[in-house]
Amino acid sequence: MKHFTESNDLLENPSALRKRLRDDGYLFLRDILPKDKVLHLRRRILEFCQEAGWLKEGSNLEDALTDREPILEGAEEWRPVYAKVQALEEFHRLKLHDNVRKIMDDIFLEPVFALPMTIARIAFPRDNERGTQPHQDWLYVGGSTEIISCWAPLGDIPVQVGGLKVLKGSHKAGFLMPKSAPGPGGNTVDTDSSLEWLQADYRTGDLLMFKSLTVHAAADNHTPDVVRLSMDFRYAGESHTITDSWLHPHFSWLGDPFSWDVLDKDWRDSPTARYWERIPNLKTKPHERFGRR
Ligand SMILES: O=C(O)CCC(=O)C(=O)O
Repeated sequence: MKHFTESNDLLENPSALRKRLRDDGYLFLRDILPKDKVLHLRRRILEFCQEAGWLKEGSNLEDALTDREPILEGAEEWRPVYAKVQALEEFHRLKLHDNVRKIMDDIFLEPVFALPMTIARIAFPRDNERGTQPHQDWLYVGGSTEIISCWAPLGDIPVQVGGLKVLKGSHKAGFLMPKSAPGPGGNTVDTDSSLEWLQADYRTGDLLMFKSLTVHAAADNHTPDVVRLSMDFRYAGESHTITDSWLHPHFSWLGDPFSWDVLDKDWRDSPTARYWERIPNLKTKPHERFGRR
């Protein structure tokens, strides 16, 4: 597997950064998110996993070791744990960090905002065939095709634990027809075998950004027992249209507890809560979608 090109050297050269995104369909950056905050969030999520009995008894929390059968996103047992993650103010705040906003300003050349729906992934080992299959985010996100997706490891994710891989240049093929498949999202696309899959030895603080039409997938977790934690979120320029489903929390289609009224009740006064309601003239439209994120 080939590695991403790191683009930190272009951070002070926005036009070169935009060109690389346009050419390759992704940007990979080290040291963008504050490591202490990422690690604190990781610990909180692992505590929820431990309380649910998902981690190996007697193991070190930080090692994220499991001996459980894989628990799938959306499963009954997964829901209360995920609701606790979604109720964390710090989880929703991380994506709003100035370092991310600055890069997005440089990409969009106008004021930007993070789409409210923010996703955490708790990926079990020994479950590769039910991991996220190759897809384009536009299928799920809709709205402007210029929306940028971001994926961040919550902790170090060495190559053998997987992480997100990207098919370099795949955004140039336009929208690809999805086919149903196992794993989060429930869809996949046929991929161009002449293009290269790229991946990283992810470190805490890294940020991967990619275009809405860039094909990406979860890379296999080759360990027998390490749970992989990550988060993903999206940004748009304020003149871009987003679909109204992205104003709601992830899994809001299940109803409570996945509603803002339940999730942000303890931090309603924080600037993190409902920040999108303070954006003048936010453009939204309904989502005629093929599948759910
Ligand atoms: O982490 C994953 O398994 C999937 C993430 C993803 O597809 C995304 O960030 O768009």
